[in-house]
Amino acid sequence: MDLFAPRLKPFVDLLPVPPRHVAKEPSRLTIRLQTVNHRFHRDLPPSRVWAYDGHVPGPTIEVDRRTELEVRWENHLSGPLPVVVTRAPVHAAGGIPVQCVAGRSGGEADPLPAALSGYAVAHLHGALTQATSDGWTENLIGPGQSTVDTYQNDQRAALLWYHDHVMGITRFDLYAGLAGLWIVRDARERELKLPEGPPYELPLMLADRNFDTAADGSLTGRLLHKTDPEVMECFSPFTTVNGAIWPEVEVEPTTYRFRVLNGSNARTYRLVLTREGQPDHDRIRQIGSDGGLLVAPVLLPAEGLVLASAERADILIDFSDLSVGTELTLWNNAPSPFNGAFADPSTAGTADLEGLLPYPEVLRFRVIDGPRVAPMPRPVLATDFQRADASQLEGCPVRAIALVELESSREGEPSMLTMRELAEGDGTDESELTLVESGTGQTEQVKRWRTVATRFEDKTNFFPEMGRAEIWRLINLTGDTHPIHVHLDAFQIISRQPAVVELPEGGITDTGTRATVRIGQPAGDGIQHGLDANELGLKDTVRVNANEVIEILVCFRTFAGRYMYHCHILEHEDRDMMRPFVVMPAELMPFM
Ligand SMILES: [Cu+2]
Repeated sequence: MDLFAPRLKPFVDLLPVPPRHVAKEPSRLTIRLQTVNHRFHRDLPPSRVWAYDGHVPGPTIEVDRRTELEVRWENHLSGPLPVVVTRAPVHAAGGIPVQCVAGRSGGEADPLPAALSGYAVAHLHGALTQATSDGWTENLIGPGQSTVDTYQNDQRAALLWYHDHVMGITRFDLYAGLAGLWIVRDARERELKLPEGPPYELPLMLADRNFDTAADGSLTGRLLHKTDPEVMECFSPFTTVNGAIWPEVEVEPTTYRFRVLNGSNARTYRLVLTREGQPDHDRIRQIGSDGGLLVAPVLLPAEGLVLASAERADILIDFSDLSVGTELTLWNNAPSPFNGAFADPSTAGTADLEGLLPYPEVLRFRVIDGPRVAPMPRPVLATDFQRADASQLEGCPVRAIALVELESSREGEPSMLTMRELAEGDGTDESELTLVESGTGQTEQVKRWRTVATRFEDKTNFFPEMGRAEIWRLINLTGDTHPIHVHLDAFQIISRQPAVVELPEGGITDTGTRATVRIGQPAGDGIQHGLDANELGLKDTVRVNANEVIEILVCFRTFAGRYMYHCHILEHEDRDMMRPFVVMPAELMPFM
């Protein structure tokens, strides 16, 4: 029996482009959350989805900088959740990991998600938004209700995205279809004469999905969120681009601008472009990341473009030298779960079952006839941004956050992934985290940190002062990469350092985090612990790989109020890998 049957044909559907709403002046628009049918592939029956304005992804909102928009979010959803949720044994018949195949693979449908009626809250990811409109995870609207949010759009041009953010079930609401793109444009971008809108500027929203099967093994089209007892994240076998599985896009022999977003729940992509079986990256320049334009265009990393959940890339691809009929293929070359390890780009296009990658296909480009022009990107892109130098880091308050895996006390339950906020300790607490770093010369600096919060609902500890820069240190004690997203202002990644992590038996408890982390020591794990050129711009989501400590420079300049930061692997975010922070104006600090 072929466990890969039923296999859908790749590259038969044309790349869909979501409907656009171009807002030229301040205005109010209504976005309806609707339950509709959506077809993910020509040969797949329609799927029931929850979708913004009935589209997967939702309409792309395009707006000029400083053009305020009010959005009335109208919830017309009707339950139940249009996704079957199961936890199946680790391996299906034939020893193949269950997450590689369609269907329930022996898992029972979970009755709790099946009872969800459609509570929702929209968050505009990457936006500089006032706190009351930021989509606080517990401020929900039920079916039949609506809310109005205000988006100032006063920020650098960038690709943002809006998506659902409901406490505890974000993974199901996004999987059901609640996501859409939002593009802010500004004068600097227009000076650069970059393509704006179709056909030469196209969004590519990647997201992996799985589907249920009927008794005869055929795909029913019903969305399926399947995990297994060892892997709490949902890694699905079929990659969709703008809501279509493995589509094809026809391109003229010129330069295209692609706005790429990884909108998956958990899967990290390492994108490799091939022509005639060989990597063909020289024709690609990356010009922007999460927070907008880079200072200068950069080449893709040789091993491919890595995008974890919620990360974005603004890329130009030059097809001008190619003859009509040429095909180029975009593959995913990253195993799941992802930890940051190197993958050989020449293996792109091969399945990796142990890496939960049965189908590496993503997208095909096919060159058609058209005007042959090759506009090149300008050597200087952003003019409003510079990397912080050492003097700007001096004296900044430093906060420390540990990313921790806590084994469940209940048998058969997967581990919890959590974030732990730390405060400087005095060495009297048994369960402190010890950070060791080499100072100048041979001296070692040793600092002890005690745990002050482990759950989302624990008391708030982070009260950053508005306008004052801070360094947040993200210390990964787990074996996998976590894309950490901070709401509100974009940040700079200051450093990515290797670390040797020692976790004593029983060191991680409900309240304590006993571990020793030696920063700067080679971890011997084959992971390249450094910043890629495309990570030197402004970011709102940063990958923290295994055996790694990341420092980011945050500064909240515009809005006060209560916001969140969290892991953007949605299965982690929903299980407490999320914490609040409150931005305070300096003048209010004495009254706290
Ligand atoms: Cu995580």
